[in-house]
Formats: sequence, C-alpha cells, structure tokens
Amino acid sequence: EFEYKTGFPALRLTNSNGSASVEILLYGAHVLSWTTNNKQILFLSDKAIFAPGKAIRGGIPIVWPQFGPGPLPQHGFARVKTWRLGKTNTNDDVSVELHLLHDEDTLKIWPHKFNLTLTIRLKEKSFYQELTVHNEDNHTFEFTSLFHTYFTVDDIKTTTISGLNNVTYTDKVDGSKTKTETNKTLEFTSETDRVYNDGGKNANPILINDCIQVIGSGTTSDIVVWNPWQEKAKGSVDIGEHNFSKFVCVEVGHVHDSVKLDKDQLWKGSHEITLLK
Ligand code: TA6
Repeated sequence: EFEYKTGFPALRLTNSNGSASVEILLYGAHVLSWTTNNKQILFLSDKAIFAPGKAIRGGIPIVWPQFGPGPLPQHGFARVKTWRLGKTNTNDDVSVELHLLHDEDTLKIWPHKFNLTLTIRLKEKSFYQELTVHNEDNHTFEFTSLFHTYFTVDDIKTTTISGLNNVTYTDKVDGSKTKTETNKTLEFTSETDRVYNDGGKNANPILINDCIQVIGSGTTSDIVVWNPWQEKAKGSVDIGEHNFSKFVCVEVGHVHDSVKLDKDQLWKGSHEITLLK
C-alpha cells in the first residue's frame, strides 16, 4: 500500500515476471491503470479530479447500485466510497479483494444493507474483475451494475468495435429505444452513447481494434459504448477537448433492467479484458 500522486491510498500489483501491473485506489476500488508489456490499456484523463465525493475520469469506475441518473447520485455511490483492502495474493496469478459495506450515509440514500466484494485478477495478457453483491438485509433489493471501462485509443476516428452486429440497443443520443446494430464493425463519427441489450451474448466476441477482447459473464451481458465527442468533451471540466479522441468506453454490466436480489443471496458479475496481440 502506498500514497499515490492522487492523494488517495493506492496499491500497485505486478505479476511475477514484471510484465503486467495494475494500480488500484481504495477510493472507489478504482483501477487507474493496467499495463502489459509496457502498453497502457486504460485511459486516464490528464484533467481527472481526485477529490472525495468526485468520480474519477478514466480507468474503471464501478457503477453501482444505479446506472445513469436517478434517485441516487449519477452512477450510484460505489465509485465515490472508500473501500477496504481484503486478501491479496502475489504468488502465481496476482489477485486482490476489496470490500464495501453499507454505512450510515448509504443507508440514508439507499435503505438496504449490502456487502460488496470486488476481486481483481491479473494475468500476463488479461485482466479480470468480479463484483459480488451480498444482500445482508431482511428484504429483497434491486440494483444495476456496470464496469465503466475507459480504453485508451490512438484516435477515436479510426477506432473500431466489432461483435455487436444484429444486437438491439438504446441510443441515448437521440433517445430512441430499439435500434438494431446493422454494422459488422462500429466506427465513430459523432457523439455515441448506446446500451446494447445482451450484446455480450452475441455469437462473436466484442473486439476493440481487433486487438482487445472484452467479455462479460452470463449475468453481465449488456454492453455500453460511449464517446462524448468534441463539444461535450470541451464542456466537461475533467475531459477537455484535447481528450475526446483518445478514449472509448466499452462497459460490461447488467443495466437494461435491474437485478433483484433476495435477502441472504449473492449475485456475481464479472468481465475479462484480454490483449490478443
Ligand atoms: O456509460 C455511459 C454514460 O452513462 C454516459 O451517458 C456518460 O454520461 C458517461 O456514462 C459518463 O458519466 P459520468 O457520470 O462519469 O460523467
């Protein structure tokens, strides 16, 4: 454990031959960086704000228990709470567990007792994250959940995403609910903000630039694709116009409806990101 330049306690895990490492903040259980063979896979904005209560622009924010706007703060509260460090394993496969328990503040805005565990596992060319939700209350509760991953790209205008052909999606830019993806390969020419319902259940894997593979679990089969484009990036204090072309968000989760979790029950959702070449 060490103090990272952000001012938040952080840890760095490196695999045994030193070829891959991750940096994780306890704040938000936020993965800031994943490098493999000296290649940075994630995007972190140079204008990111590191302050209590603020969401961090880049890396992998954990969206829970609410995706998007709603009664709770945007994207829920898990990304702005400080998690507790659990078991770490630095032997073969490097892994770490982080925990978040309900507290006075969460109960005030979301009256349900929960216990979250985020497990992060690092292999030479892949990165795995699993969120376990335990309902510790005496009633059923509901949530949505998403790994809001920011991938670094050379240029959004030459970035492609494949594997979503024929999938139905909600287009948040024009507000239409049921479009169907007709392109084999998705390209970016303007603001893009889409929720592909069960996109991860498509026969083909999700690939970014034919090089990075993103896979969810059976419980996390929705895929969100986002880039704010130039104007919105310019209007955002923690992105900036110069950054819009440098990232794409490809996010795995369960968001098209909510997960209903009975008392004493566990729910698990995960994603795995693999560098293919
Ligand atoms: O996942 C896409 C999205 O919900 C977009 O609508 C966009 O607002 C983005 O997340 C970022 O949200 P944030 O609260 O981090 O600014």
